[in-house]
Amino acid sequence: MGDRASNGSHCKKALLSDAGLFEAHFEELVWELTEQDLTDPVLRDAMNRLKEVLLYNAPGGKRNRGLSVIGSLRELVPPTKLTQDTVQRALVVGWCIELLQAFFLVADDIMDASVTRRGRPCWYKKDGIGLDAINDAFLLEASIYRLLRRHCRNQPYYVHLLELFNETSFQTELGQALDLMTAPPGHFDLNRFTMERYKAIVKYKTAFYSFYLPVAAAMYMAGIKDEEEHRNAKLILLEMGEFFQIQDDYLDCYGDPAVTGKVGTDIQDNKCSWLVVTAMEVLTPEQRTELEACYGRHDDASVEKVKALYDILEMPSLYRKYEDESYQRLQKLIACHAQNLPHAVFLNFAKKIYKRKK
Ligand code: GPP
Ligand code: MG
Ligand code: MG
Ligand code: MG
Repeated sequence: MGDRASNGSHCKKALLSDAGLFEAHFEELVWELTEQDLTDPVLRDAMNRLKEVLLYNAPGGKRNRGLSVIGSLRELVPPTKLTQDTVQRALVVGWCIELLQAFFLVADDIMDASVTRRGRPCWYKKDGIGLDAINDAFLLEASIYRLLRRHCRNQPYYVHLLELFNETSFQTELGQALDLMTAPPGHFDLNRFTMERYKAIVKYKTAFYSFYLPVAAAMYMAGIKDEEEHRNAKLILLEMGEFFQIQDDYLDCYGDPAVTGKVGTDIQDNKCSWLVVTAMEVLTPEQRTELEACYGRHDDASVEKVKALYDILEMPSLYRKYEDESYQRLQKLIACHAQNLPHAVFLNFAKKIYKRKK
């Protein structure tokens, strides 16, 4: 922790909730990463760039991932055993997950040709940024390991965290590879869009890093290394992660961009989305021909035709049915597999995502 950490802001922080503490911590981490780290004066411009990248891309999200590290840790460790230092470290690890997310999103928006993110232009869309954003994404990723080293190097769980972040990044990148190769531009064969393929994509591209990672990090911090415990937690969290991406796919078409902060691109991008995969299961042969003629095209008329078809197929009601079933499945998984772990770890997370609009 930098010198600034323990100065005047301390009293104010005592009154803050975890969410408030978490936000308040960000400025300090930016300062550590850009002013305290690598002070070679020849790097000044690069450090200023990193600062700009951090300030634009890390804030503004829902913070579910980052906050659930401290949230889960509070369920796993009795309050009397949770020291101030451990709380601080959980906030840092939470920010590392938000940085991982920022790294993925900067890159994903380039790959998906997206326009807005969190209600603002995507980073690569800003004047003068363009594909230099690729290097900015690398900087965000590297920042994770600078922070982990600085704050957790002497902790018994340090290597577990390093392996966890590495493994999870690899899984997400494999998922992104499947996502991209299942959406080849200009290929309009709908046969690729199977539920089996869909589940593989979302498990890897979203569920590991968004759900298993934050809880597993808290488990390691609490000293829980047992593989069986991790397997059980993963089973529940991957189910939640799959549903979270189904919501993301639904909101891509049916969400309000003023609320989600992003304009959907899945139809234009030829994506293997839950909507198209589910549509495939209920289409008539004529509707299938129409979908094949319009999906993956960039012109507004084609996109509107796909949306009209989704409406005819009553996708919103199929989605709500799926949401209810998924919630029931999750309750059962928690009852069966969370024997040694407090159910609140999972229920708190579930409460934040079911019925979400952004
Ligand atoms: C969400 O897909 C998945 C990610 C953001 C992971 C990206 C992984 C990389 C290795 C870059 P999405 O494209 O549906 O998300 P969004 O709708 O937010 O663009
Ligand atoms: Mg994507
Ligand atoms: Mg995207
Ligand atoms: Mg999406």
